[in-house]
Amino acid sequence: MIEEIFINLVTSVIENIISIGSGIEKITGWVALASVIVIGAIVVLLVSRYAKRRPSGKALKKKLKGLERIVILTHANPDPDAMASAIGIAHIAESIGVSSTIQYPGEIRHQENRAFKTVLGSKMEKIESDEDLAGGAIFLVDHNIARGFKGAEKLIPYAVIDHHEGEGRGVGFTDIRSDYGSCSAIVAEYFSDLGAVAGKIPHPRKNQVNLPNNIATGLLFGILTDTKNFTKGASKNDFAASAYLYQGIDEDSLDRIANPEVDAEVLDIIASSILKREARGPFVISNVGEISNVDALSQAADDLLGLEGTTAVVVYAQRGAVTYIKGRSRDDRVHMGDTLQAALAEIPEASAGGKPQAGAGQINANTKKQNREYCKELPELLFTAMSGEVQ
Ligand SMILES: [Mn+2]
Repeated sequence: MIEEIFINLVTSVIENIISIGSGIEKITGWVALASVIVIGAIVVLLVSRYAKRRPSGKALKKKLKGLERIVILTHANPDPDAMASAIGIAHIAESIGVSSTIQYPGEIRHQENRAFKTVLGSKMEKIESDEDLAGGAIFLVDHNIARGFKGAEKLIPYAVIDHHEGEGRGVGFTDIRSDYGSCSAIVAEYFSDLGAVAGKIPHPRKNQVNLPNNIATGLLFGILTDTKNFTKGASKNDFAASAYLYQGIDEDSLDRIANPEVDAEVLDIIASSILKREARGPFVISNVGEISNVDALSQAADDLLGLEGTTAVVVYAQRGAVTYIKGRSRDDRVHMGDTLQAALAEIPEASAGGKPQAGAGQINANTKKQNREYCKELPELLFTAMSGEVQ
């Protein structure tokens, strides 16, 4: 738009100069044209820069000031990145007198995530349906379309702050930076934009935003987990945000979050998955047996994949009449989601799916006895599916 106006202007000036007769007037005309081009180029540059600029913490603060209360919603089964982002936004809101509630659908699973919530002492409420939502403008963090609870599809968020690609937008504020490895890095930048120094609590001034130790620690841990300790998808912004946060973290809480005490059952499940493993070449499967903590199965699968010479693993266990199946692969020939789908295709009560590196399946048998029968068939089905593509 601005480029068009500029080009039209230059063209009309050139036409005028050409139509002028005398030499001096022509020179003045060309000088005027040159100035128009230079000034125009500067304007175009500034405008396009401004248009590309991302919303800053200051813009967020301005929007927040117009609100009375907000609800910060994480995705289902929130991970540290989602929780830290929510805690960060809640703190910014509270600092300027806007009350906030953090809510999440699903469960806070995995001992690391539970430790995160406990150590940082953050209050988060679980919701089952849109009726449970606390009143206020809705902020989605670490996702851009609400999912995972009844009535989610009806929800219109006020704000969306995320690092995933997607169509979801907020009616009041949208900040999607898909080149970032974590949402926590975006939130850390908001603090920095607002002049907060990590870990330094200055004399309180009205509307001043500070960044306390626990929030700096949480945000750093959010970046670390979402980038697998900077080995996956970390951008220079994640590094910059980490450097900014690091000066204000509490090393003791970081250690407690990163290395939480592990439930004895989780260790038992990991141990029996190793003991009961069955290998065919680089493929390993393991039937752990009856368990109550289904989460531990993913950890067992992760750990088994670390065994020397192993490139794909499937771990499964039963709870009542249900069999839970988790697969992991670092073998380019084994797409784990497809493998589990193929293995379970003939079982009517089963469903499965996933990505190349990780898949999951479930058999909802009608009785325990039927479940046991299916489990007997599983090893053959799984090994056949895993070696399906490998000749
Ligand atoms: Mn994330």
